[in-house]
Amino acid sequence: MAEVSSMAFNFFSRGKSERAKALGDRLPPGQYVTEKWQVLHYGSVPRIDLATWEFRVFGLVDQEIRLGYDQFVALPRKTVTADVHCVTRWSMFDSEWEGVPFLEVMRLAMVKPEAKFVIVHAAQNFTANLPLDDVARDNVLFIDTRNGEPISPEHGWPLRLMVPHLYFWKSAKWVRGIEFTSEDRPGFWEGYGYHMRGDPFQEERYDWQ
Ligand SMILES: Nc1nc2c(c(=O)[nH]1)N[C@H]1C(S)=C(S)[C@@H](COP(=O)(O)O)O[C@H]1N2
Ligand SMILES: [Mo]
Repeated sequence: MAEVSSMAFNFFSRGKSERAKALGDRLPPGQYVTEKWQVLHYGSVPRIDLATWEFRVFGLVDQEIRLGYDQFVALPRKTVTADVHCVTRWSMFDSEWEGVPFLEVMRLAMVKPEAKFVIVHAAQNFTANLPLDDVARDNVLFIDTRNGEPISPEHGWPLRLMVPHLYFWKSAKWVRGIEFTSEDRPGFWEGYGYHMRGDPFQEERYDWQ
C-alpha cells in the first residue's frame, strides 16, 4: 500500500535509530548503508574489444562452451532486485540487476555431478572462488545492466558476475569464463586471506580473523 512504499522512499531522510529499525535483518553486522555505488578493484580498468571478447565455460562439464559477445547477450535474461555488501563495510540496497542467469549457463554446459566449486575467471587474471551451491541459485546473474542502464567499464562492463548474498568481491568484474572444479582453490583476494566463502551475515571477511 501507499504507506509501505513511502516508508521505503523516505528511508534516508529519517533518523538513525528509526533507520536501523527499518533495516531490520537486512543490514549485515559491521556494515553501513550508502546510496553511492563505489568503484573498487585491483589494477586498472581493462580495455575490452567486443569483437574478440569470448566467454568460456570449462572444467567439470560435459559440454565446453565458447560464446562470442552477440551469442552471450542473446541468452535468456532475467532481472533481480538485490543488495550489495562490500567487505570494506558499505552496503547498497535495492538495485535492479539484469543479465543472464548463472543457472542458464550451467544448463548449457551440462555440469558434471562431481563439480562442487566454481572459479570465475576475469580480465587481467583476476579470479574468485565460490561453492557451487552459492552460485547455482535463481538470483545469481551475469549482469550488464543496473537500474535499466548499462554498467560502466569501471563497474565491470561488458559483463560481471552478481552474487547478491556474498561479499561483493566474489562478484568478479570483466568476466571471461567459468571453471567448474571438484576442489576449492583460492582466487585472487582469497590468496591474500579473504574468506573462501564470504557470507556477510556471518561476517566471513578474512580468514585470519
Ligand atoms: N575483475 C575484478 N573484479 C573484482 C575486483 C577486482 O579487483 N577485479 N574486486 C572485487 C571487489 S574487492 C569489490 S568490493 C567489487 C567492487 O565492485 P564495484 O567497483 O562495482 O563496486 O568488485 C569485485 N570484483
Ligand atoms: Mo572489496
